[in-house]
Amino acid sequence: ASEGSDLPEYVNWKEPETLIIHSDNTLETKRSAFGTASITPEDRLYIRNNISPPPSSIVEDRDSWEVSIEGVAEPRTLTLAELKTMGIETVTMVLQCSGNGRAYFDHDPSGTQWQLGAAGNVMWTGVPLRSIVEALGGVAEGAEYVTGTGGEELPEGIDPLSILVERSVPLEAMEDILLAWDINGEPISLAHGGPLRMVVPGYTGVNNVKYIKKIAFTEEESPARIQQTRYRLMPVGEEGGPQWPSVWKMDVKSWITGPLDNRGAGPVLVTGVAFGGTTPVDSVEVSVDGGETWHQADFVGPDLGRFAWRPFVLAVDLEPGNYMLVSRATDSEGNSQPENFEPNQSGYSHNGWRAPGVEIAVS
Ligand code: MSS
Repeated sequence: ASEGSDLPEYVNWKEPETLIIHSDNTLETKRSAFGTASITPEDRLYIRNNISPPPSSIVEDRDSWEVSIEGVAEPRTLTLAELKTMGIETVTMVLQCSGNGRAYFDHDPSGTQWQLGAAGNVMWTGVPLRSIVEALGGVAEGAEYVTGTGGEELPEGIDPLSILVERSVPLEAMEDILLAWDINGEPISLAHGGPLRMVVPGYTGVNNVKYIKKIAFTEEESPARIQQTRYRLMPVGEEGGPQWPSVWKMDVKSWITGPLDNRGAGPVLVTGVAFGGTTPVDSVEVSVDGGETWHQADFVGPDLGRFAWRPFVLAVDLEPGNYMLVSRATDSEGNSQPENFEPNQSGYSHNGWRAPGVEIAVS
């Protein structure tokens, strides 16, 4: 760990005062670190690794990293240097763990007790997967999924499928997928998936496979446990399995980022962030009385596209008293955040507006 902080070695370059350390493999961004920033800096971005990352040697000679493309007319292994000649695009998107908000469920789902900081808004640059597919003669007939495999070294002596990070998303996601080498304009750190990451805009964190070493167009979903039984929305008390819906597309969501502390009476800007998942966020309302009355907030900063979040503000004048600040976003298809999100066994995909409310006292 870096001097004076408890950050694990591989992320000791992060800003410790902006992070909640749940474990070496799970770090959450503090609510107070979001403010009204359009982009989350990499040194504040949350971390989630299902298994230990590969050795840092893989980001020493980035251009020689190889990814194999299968399930296309002309399968091939391509180096990062080659990918860089095949096309380039940038997408700004919310990266959010499937379990963000788990702490707000009442049935105590096991797993990291994320509040709302297992998320950030980041800008990725890389080659569109569709450009690669075009160069390799198109997707093989019958393919229904894009299946991405992570490049971790698997420990010996255990069933590889029980631990392999390999995720499948529906073929329709291909339109927006990038194989990214830059985050916020810099080469991606090892912690966030460098030298190469598959990013699937609008889909939850787990689908964005780090250190991507294979992309296959497949007829079936990956047989890995992370696909078949985990990251599924099953009712409370049920075991995971392929019969339950996979955690894929994100839903509309928002949260308050300030004020967070008690204060004296007077004018204050209530701030937050809002996003729509795969559809753009359209509007956001704020309530200071726990949802009794709502006021339309204004977006601030640039519109960075349909997968990005938008910071918002509402000016209010607070008299002495107790307040409960909440926000409720609506996407461009008219979907709004529910007051309470229906529980699911593993505590995924929480987007209820009430539970993340902020209580403050004004004197
Ligand atoms: N990838 C890989 N390769 N490995 C691992 O472990 N994880 C997941 C993703 N990807 C992994 C991957 C998850 S689960 C998440 S969230 C994400 O990632 C995170 O990211 P960052 O960068 O933030 O760390 Mo939950 O749904």
